Amino acid sequence: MTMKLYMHPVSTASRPVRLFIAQKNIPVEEVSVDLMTGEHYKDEFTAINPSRMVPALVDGDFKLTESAAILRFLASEFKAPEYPTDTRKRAKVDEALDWFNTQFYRDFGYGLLYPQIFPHHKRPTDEHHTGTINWGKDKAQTWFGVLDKNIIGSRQYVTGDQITIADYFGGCICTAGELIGCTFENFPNVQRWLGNVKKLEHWPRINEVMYGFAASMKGKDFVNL
Ligand SMILES: N[C@@H](CCC(=O)N[C@@H](CS)C(=O)NCC(=O)O)C(=O)O
Repeated sequence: MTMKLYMHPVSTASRPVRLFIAQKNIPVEEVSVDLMTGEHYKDEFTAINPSRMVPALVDGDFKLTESAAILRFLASEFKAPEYPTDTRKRAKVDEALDWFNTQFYRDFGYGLLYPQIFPHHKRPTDEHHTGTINWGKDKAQTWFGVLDKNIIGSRQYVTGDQITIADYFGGCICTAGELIGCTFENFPNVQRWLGNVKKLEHWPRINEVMYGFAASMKGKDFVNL
């Protein structure tokens, strides 16, 4: 039986997993879950992920949620060098994955981006809404500064000169910023690193729907970095 990945093409958490699967030619069938019509709230999907979120990987009765866990699993299962087996190198990849997945994603994704683009992230009052976005912007600036100077610095990728699953993951979270027009011009190392990640052969195809969504919002007045 082929493994199935339940996903949505614009979803920030689905994109790195889809990209990795495409790059490594891993035999996985994609199943689209329409978040816009609430398909993830239906019984068929909540039986897979009661948290009602994509992505989710299913292989028979093995179900795995959480994008970073899915990346780690697939890379381990298919013995990909993007998740090194040397314990110290692997620990540095895990460190970067956790860094992106916690404070960075919370403040940049859920603080700055999503409240501006998704209606269900609108806060109950204008004051609350504006406060959330300003807080997210302020914190995200700090995290981007650390990413630019300390994590990437002169490296090609976040843990060195080889691409790892942390670059797939972090690169997809950062580029979600393009939905609100982020160009990262104040963060030259981030720009250079994203340029490296975007050289992946399947980047354009996997991100096509996301860029279509970004184009549909072009010209809107977003709070930006
Ligand atoms: N921590 C989860 C987050 C997954 C997540 O945030 N998924 C979003 C799409 S990017 C989702 O399914 N949202 C459904 C909703 O907002 O109702 C992961 O990394 O997989």
